[in-house]
This record gives sequence, C-alpha cells and structure tokens, in this order.
Amino acid sequence: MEFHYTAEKNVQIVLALLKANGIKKVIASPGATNESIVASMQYDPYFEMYSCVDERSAAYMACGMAAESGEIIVLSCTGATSSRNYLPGLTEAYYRHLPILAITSSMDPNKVGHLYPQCTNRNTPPADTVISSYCIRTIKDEDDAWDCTIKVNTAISDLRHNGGGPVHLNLITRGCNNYSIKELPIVRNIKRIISEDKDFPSLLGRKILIFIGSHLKWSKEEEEALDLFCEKYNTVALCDQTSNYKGKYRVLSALIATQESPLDTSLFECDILIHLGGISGDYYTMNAIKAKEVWRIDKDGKIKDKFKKLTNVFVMNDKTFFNYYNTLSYNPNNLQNPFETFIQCQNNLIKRIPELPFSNIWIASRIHNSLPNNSVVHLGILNTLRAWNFFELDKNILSYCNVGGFGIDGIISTMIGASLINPSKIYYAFLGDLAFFYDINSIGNRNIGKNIRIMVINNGRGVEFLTYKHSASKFGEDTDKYIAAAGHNGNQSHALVKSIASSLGFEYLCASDKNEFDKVCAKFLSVEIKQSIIFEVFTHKTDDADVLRLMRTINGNNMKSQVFSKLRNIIGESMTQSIKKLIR
Ligand SMILES: Cc1ncc(C[n+]2csc(CCOP(=O)(O)OP(=O)(O)O)c2C)c(N)n1
Ligand SMILES: [Mg+2]
Repeated sequence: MEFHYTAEKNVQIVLALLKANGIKKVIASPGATNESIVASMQYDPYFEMYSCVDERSAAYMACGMAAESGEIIVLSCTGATSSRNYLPGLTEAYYRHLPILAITSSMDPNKVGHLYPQCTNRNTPPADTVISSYCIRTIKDEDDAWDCTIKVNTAISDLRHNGGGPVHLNLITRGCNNYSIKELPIVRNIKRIISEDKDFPSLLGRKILIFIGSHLKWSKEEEEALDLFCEKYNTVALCDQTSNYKGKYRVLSALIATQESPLDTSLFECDILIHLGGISGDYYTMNAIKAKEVWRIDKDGKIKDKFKKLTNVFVMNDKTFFNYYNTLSYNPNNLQNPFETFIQCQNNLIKRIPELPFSNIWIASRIHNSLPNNSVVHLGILNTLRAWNFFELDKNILSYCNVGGFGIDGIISTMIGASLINPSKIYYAFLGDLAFFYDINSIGNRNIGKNIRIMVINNGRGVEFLTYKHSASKFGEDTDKYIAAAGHNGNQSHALVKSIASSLGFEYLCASDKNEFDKVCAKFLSVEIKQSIIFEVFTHKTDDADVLRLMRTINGNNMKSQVFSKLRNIIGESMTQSIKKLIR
C-alpha cells in the first residue's frame, strides 16, 4: 500500500503552508496522536526529519538547530503529558527569540475533563514559553478552512514578527486511516511586510482599488500621499462617512454599491484591493467589491481578513506605504482613472432619487450640504450611518460613528467628549430613539457647553430591524415585540424629550413632517453658537423602514429578488429559503 498525505484537511493546510514558507526541519517525538502529521511528513521527501523520544530534549535540540541554522524548526508531539515537556526548551527559545513551531497534536478539546485518556488542556501555555498559541481544529466546512488558513498563516508569520520567537499550534486530530492524498491543497499564503523590507511586491499592470474603513483625521501629508498614489496608479479611494479622507479621489460609494440593479459591476472589480482603516459600517461597498487579492496596511501588523482574500499585510503607516509606491517611476497600468466614472454614476443616481417619505434618509438628503463649515458629525450605528452614507458632506466636515464596538449605548457621550475639546466648533449627533434614550443621562452632564446639537429620529423602535431586506423584518408586526423593542420611552411621546431638554437648558425643536422640519431646521443648522439644541423628529416606522427600498432600486429592481419576494407571498418564508438554498 502506498502512503501519501493524510486526508485530515487541517493537517494538509499546515503542511502546505510549512512548504510555502520553506520550513522543512522537523523533530518528531513518538506517539499516536501526532500520527497524521508525522506520517504525512515522513512520506514527503521535502521534510528533513529527526526523531527524539524525550520531548524536553527535542525542544532543546530545536533551540540548537534554530540558532545554528537560522531556520524555523518544527516540533511535533503526541497527547498525554508530552507537550508539557516542551516547556523548558520553549522557555529558553522565548527569551532568545528562537523561531520554533511547537505542534502538539490533540484529540478534540471538547473532550478535556471527560475522563478521556491522554487528553490534556493546552489552552493557556505559560506566558514566557510562546509568543502566540492557536488551536487548529478539524475542518468541517468552508468557514473552518478559512479559520485554519488564517491561524496557521498568523502562527508562521509570528515566528519572525517583532523579533520573533516560539509559537504553539495545538493541532486537533480525529485519527486517520486515509493517506491517499497525493497533492496538498493550494493554500493562501499571507505575508507581513515591514518598512525595512527591500522588495515590496509589484503593482505593475494591476487594477487597483482602495477601501478605507473608519479612520481618524488625516494629516495633510497623508492625504497628499494618497492623492498622488491614486493619480499614479489610476485608482480611487472608496469611502464612507467614517473614512475621513477628503482628498481628490474620495468616492462615497454606498449609493452606487447598494443598487440592486447595478449600473456597472466592473466598477468594483480589481486585481488588488488596498484596505486600510478600521471596522466599517458600509456593508454595501464591502459586499460590492470583487477583489482577486487584498493588501492591508496596518501598523499593528495583525492579520485582519475582512474580505477573505488577504495576501499581504504592510506593517506600517498609510503614508509610508503610499510614499514607497509613489517613488517608483513606472506607470503600472494603462487603465483610465475610474474617478470620473464613479462620480458620473453617483450623479446619475442622485438625479433619479424619487420623492422620499419623511424619514431618516430624507433628513440626510435634505441637510447634508447645509451643515456649518468645520462642524463635526457623530452618527448612530447602522440605520443612521447608512442614511448619511448616501449623501456627501462638505470636505471640511469630519464625521464619526462608534463602529469599533457598534454599540447604540454611547453615541451622545462620545460626541459630548469630542465637543469639550473644541468649544468653538459645532458638534452634531444624529441618532435613533433607542440610542438616544439609552445614553440619555449623558445630556445631564454639567460639562456640556453651547456647541452640541442632537437630532433624535424618534420612530418609536429600532427601525433597523424592519428595514427593507433585514432578516428580522420577516416577522412582520411581531418584530416590534422584542427584536425592535417598540413602545418604550413614552411610545413617541411629544412631551418627554421636550421636558427633559428644557429642564436641562437645551433649546428644544421638533418636527413631524417635512413642512415642520423645514420651518425649524434653520436654527439647527445655524453657524451661531448660542445654546445647545435637541431636535426631535417624529417619523413613521413604515416610512423609515421602506425608504431604503427606494434608495436601493433607483436603477430598477433586481429580477431575482422580485421573483423571490412574489414567491414569499405565495409559499411563505421557510419554503422560499429552502428553494434559495437549493439554487445556491
Ligand atoms: C448596546 C447595544 N445594544 C443593542 C444593540 C443592537 N442594536 C443595533 S441597532 C438597534 C436599534 C437602534 O434603534 P434606534 O436607535 O431607535 O435607531 P433606528 O434603527 O430606529 O434608526 C439595536 C438595538 C447594539 N448595537 N448596541
Ligand atoms: Mg428608532
């Protein structure tokens, strides 16, 4: 019988990435739990294998080998107490930054504590033995395979990162009788690149897009570096209201990306997506982007694979990255800069926005270009952020949203904190009623000055969950009971916020329709800093929920979604879901 690689997919990924990274020296200790990996290596002449019965000695041998060869050394051991005996050698390696990958094989960790023989808990290695430790679980679906790929890549990269050192993989096995796999899978290899590296990968002839997640204020130099990069590499920066890049190639892309029937799908296609900034609430653009590869710029060097296409992490400032590529003299592709096309697309859509009902989105459409110069905007998560992502703000207005944790709990507090830094600027918060009442005690803070303006869009519930295509909207009226939490805080009372606001010294404004809104909003938009304001806007839940459909179908409906929506009415949600799954 011929033996090749194990059928265990997590082991195959480990092996493929060891090979892709030129790691070949292995010290194996005897046992059964590490059979899959050891046997697979043994039948591949690529691996240079050594045997050592005593794991304590094996780990010290690895120290000697790593120091002498300068290479990464792999250790493999079985269950029982074998992994414990790596600790002295790994402690030595830790303090000497020696790159040793300790792979301890284990049965499923769920079995720990259930009287299974040889099954020990490896969750928390002592602090000064390894720089990182990952559990590499059995792969049962695509998500598991992704998780395994990311963890093994991170582990291998950690061995040399920040001075490097030993790393632990707890490799889960279910045992294996199938060693028929002749070829290892092709596994995505993720590299960290630091500014000292001599050869950054080439962008020659590649179609590039940039996506900026939430980002703090940009300096002039940073913005200029990105402007020049976009000019040289014929690209644009796809932004939302939290990206805060205000340079020449900013594209606020949500309105284009959200169209059910896209104007031009190729706009979001690229060979390389350059991804910077933090978490983004612009789900539409992230879903629309079709990138072959993603390069991430992130000073913390962590591997963050939002698009599941990450190949390079540039461990540096945005500016260092852009400046490096800006100094190269070639013009890497012959494509036209897509900026004009994006802007034309956007204008084309804006012109065709139908009459919107009185709603969160209508408000954003009405006042986005009337806010005072240099004011600062804080947006509520999800529904409000989404509304404002459809309409551009003036370049001198910065905008933020608590997308770090996506809480509705501290939106006003965050804005108040910011407002205290600069009393001569006007700070706005736009948010829903659940978010407003959640954080209501903050408006009683005695430090508040005259420079804050809060707009509460009071639809009496979390309308987010009723919006067009939200999965929770399928329960109809029942969504209101618990998921959207309707009817709290006076159930759209016209007296409650008014009295609190007045008692606390705010000017109180309110509106229940477009006419009323237009009558009072001048005060809310005034450049004069006289008194802080709370503007309560009462909207109707169906308007606030349905307006999204109007924005997403400016260019017509998606045929498929029309068919499914009709089907849903006839055969019900669960049958429709089953058919969708079948088609997929
Ligand atoms: C602290 C916290 N609790 C719960 C959630 C879940 N959540 C997300 S949006 C939302 C509804 C917000 O309602 P509202 O502020 O009235 O805005 P609307 O959707 O009506 O515009 C909730 C409860 C959250 N993000 N944060
Ligand atoms: Mg609400």
